[in-house]
Amino acid sequence: NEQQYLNMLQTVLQHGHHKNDRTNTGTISLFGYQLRFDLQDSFPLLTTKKVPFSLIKSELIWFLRGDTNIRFLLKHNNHIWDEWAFENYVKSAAYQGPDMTDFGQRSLQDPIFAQQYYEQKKLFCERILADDDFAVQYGDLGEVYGKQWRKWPTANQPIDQIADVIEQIKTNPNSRRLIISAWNPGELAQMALPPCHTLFQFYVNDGTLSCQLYQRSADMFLGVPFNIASYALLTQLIAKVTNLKVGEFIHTFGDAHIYQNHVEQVKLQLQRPLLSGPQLWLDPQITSLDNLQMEQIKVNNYHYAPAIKAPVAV
Ligand code: THF
Repeated sequence: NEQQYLNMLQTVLQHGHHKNDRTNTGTISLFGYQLRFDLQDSFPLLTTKKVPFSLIKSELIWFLRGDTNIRFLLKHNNHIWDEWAFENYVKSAAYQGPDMTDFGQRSLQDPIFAQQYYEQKKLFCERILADDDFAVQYGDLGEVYGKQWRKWPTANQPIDQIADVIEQIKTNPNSRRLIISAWNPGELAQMALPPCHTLFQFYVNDGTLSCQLYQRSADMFLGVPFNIASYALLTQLIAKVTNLKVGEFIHTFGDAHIYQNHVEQVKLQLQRPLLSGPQLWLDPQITSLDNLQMEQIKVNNYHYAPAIKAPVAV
């Protein structure tokens, strides 16, 4: 549960290595770790800071639609993937605004630039929503999660890994091949960002469904709270459509890192007491993962400490 996540933050701070990274932000990093969440208790949405569940819901529904265009996210007021689409746009010939080279780094150091960046990104998002052709061209992140989960390309028919695994859980629950992979080596070059949550496996025992995720790269402060809740929700949804109870979510990490500019935020969070966890509510009408609506998923009794702001590394 949540205490394990807090212990992991502490361990990374204490025993992590100082390591530079792709984004040049600098990290404290540890390789290899595992958390276990019992989903029969409460739902693992952190209580030591507010985690916006509606963003987790719309992102997971977006993946499950097989969608890779941020337009759907923007319609739901979800901006967690903006930077990656914006980066493709500012690198293209179509972009005419002020120079946006290294916008992630520069907006941290230069408040005047940060304002310009904010305005340009806002214009970009408005245009994605308003202009169909522009959205097709610049809203797409390429062959990312949604595509690999639902339409993994082959020489013949694309593979719907989600549908196939659900079918296998129903007909062959003892299978040791209940695996979904987002890591498609042949298509990495066509992705805005290669998948961080790379591969997951389901396990059925005694009428309960468990899930284990291998995450190759983990932004411990910003991304991981989202990733935990997202996979816990996915496990609950798959259990629902296969008529199983939920067991555990096991989160296995590769490079687990705390960005240098998140260290103060982490220390603040570590001082906070745990509150009682929320409960997940799923609409009893859900029988398939294909046309999920936001209102069909809720958390009840969510108690939380205030949000803690931190810049996302691009
Ligand atoms: N890149 C990096 N550097 N970190 C990540 O966590 C990450 N992701 C996804 C893709 N690339 C990544 C995107 N997921 C937030 C949360 C999840 C993200 C990206 C950003 C974030 O900023 N969360 C804020 C709230 C944001 C809001 O309210 O709009 C937070 O305080 O939690 C990991 O899969």
